[in-house]
Amino acid sequence: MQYSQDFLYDAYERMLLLRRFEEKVGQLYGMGLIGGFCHLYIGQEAVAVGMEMAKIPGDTVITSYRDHGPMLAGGSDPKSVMAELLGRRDGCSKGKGGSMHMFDLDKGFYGGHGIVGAQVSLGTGLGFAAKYRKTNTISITMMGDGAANQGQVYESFNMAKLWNLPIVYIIENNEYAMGTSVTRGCSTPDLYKRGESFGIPGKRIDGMDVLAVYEASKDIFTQARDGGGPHILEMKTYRYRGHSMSDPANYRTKGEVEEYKSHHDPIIMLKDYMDKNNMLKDDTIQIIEKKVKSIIQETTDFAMKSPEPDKSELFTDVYIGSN
Ligand SMILES: Cc1ncc(C[n+]2csc(CCOP(=O)(O)OP(=O)(O)O)c2C)c(N)n1
Ligand SMILES: [Mg+2]
Repeated sequence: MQYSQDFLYDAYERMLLLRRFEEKVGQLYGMGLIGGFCHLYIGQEAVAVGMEMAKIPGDTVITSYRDHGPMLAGGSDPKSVMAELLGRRDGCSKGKGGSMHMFDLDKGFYGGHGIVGAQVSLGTGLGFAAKYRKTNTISITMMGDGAANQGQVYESFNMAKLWNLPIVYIIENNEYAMGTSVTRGCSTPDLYKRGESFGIPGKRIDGMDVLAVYEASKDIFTQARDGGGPHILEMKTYRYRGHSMSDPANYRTKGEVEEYKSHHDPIIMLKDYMDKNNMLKDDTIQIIEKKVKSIIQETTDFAMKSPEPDKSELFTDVYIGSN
């Protein structure tokens, strides 16, 4: 595929924003300004960005607790994401949800879910809604390699195919489910084949290559939108940081992480691609770096100044079941 320079710089800027945002979150967490669980997206940027660049307005996205990246890639305001992380009033969930419970309905982002695999059933429901309402949109339902072993995923696959729902299941295979590697936890490592017995086709994509993600997504999203039913895209990716902020990551070697960082980094790979194709303008990369830096600074200042939620909000937006 031929890409314009603007397209490539856009992809670069989006990935860099996710990277710098998450680095800042790591710092703020270390300073004690962010509480609770917090799962960073560093290393996986090409998946969310490539996929977002292929979707159309109205398509919905739902994911796990590793949600800051997908939400930012979808165009949500970084200020509302950062304020949410800091538990502040201007956060997208009014500072009451935190890292794992991000939402932005205006952008079609349905969270942010802490129960491993639960978002897959909800995403299947979003696909059902799209078909029922004839919106001509698709449900992009993301899950991790660990989540792909959950029972409700297969109940969802069955219904999705039975009713020919417009859903693309994205399996972000980052090689680990907390400290358990795919080879230890999955009966077969070919997660893209997990829909075979339901008649759901699947493909494995290099999830460190934003252009590969974009091309596969564009193709498969169109098929799902045009009545082709559910599909699976397994994105082979890698997370650089620990599972969450409290993970010493002693289940893998430093060499393994270094190998990905130095030979498969999605941001460096895109820059190299542009360089090889004579598409790098002299100082544009530095200009983007500066722009992203100032967005992160503004975002952090905004979030730090935002007040905490008022006590009167303690029982609002909270689900209280009767009996
Ligand atoms: C139903 C359920 N079981 C266990 C957990 C604990 N848990 C949180 S994250 C996680 C690993 C999931 O790994 P994966 O799906 O590969 O996603 P990743 O963290 O790599 O993005 C587990 C077991 C949980 N939150 N929910
Ligand atoms: Mg994983």
